Amino acid sequence: MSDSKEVSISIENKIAFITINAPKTLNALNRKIIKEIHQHLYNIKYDNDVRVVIITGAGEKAFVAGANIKEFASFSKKEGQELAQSGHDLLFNKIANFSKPVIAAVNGYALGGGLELAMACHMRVASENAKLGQPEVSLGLIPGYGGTQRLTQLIGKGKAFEMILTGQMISAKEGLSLGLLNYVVSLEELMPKAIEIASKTIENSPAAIKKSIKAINAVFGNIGLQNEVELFGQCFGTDEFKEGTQAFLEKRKPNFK
Ligand code: CO8
Repeated sequence: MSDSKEVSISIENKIAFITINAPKTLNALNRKIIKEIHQHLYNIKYDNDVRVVIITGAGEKAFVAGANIKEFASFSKKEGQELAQSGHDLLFNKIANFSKPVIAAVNGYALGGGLELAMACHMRVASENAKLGQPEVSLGLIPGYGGTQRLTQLIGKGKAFEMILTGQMISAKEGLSLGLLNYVVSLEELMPKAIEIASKTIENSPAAIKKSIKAINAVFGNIGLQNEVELFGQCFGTDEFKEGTQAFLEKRKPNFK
């Protein structure tokens, strides 16, 4: 077992548990956290003692409340685009294409980059208190870590438009009915349920699992993701981006003209 400051990993019965623990920002993703998760995934990729991964957030309030708004609020278009691209390269696409099953145990808010992290995983189990959303438009942004693509793939165009254009959160129950979540259980049952699914995958052929992940992912191309990164970058530095992010930091509603 090795621990770093904000992301920890433990391995038990061939399951690696990766936990994001940044309570002051409700586990929001910053560059350091992204790199730490990346490093853990890199370390376990060829470790035969690990056959499946469960990613969760520490505490009972948030899985991940998004990308860290404070970190990127003053970014230029170029910096925004680079941050999104490196997020894809280091983490989101790494998880989506990981050769072992990755399960998100969503223990509370999964917003923006947090929902995108859960959607990059192969399966999602959530607790009843979880709230899911893509609130980026309220910040003058679009989802930049794959949300426009993976949400649409999971729940279809009409509901993806609704969630992204209204920016409103949905309940875990609604997430389940939309197919965004595989299971919803009580908070106490969250880890046992994730472990139950993980254990079932461990019984199966690792080589066949690896190929299944590759084959399923091949249904979806990467052009849409690349397009999203470019459109996401265009939002940075605009007046609406400045107003949206400033409003969040000042704890007020944005005023878009
Ligand atoms: N970034 C930074 N800090 C955050 C974030 C975040 N995403 N979310 C919460 N926090 C901080 C708050 O600022 C607050 O800090 P402080 O105590 O210092 O004021 C602390 O966490 C607790 O939060 P709240 O007081 O707001 O707690 P509430 O219970 O009142 O509300 C919410 C909880 C509803 C989750 C609320 O915190 C919220 O709306 N958070 C922001 C959610 C959001 O907009 N997420 C999307 C971010 S944008 C994004 O993810 C883009 C993804 C693509 C990025 C690509 C690279 C740039």
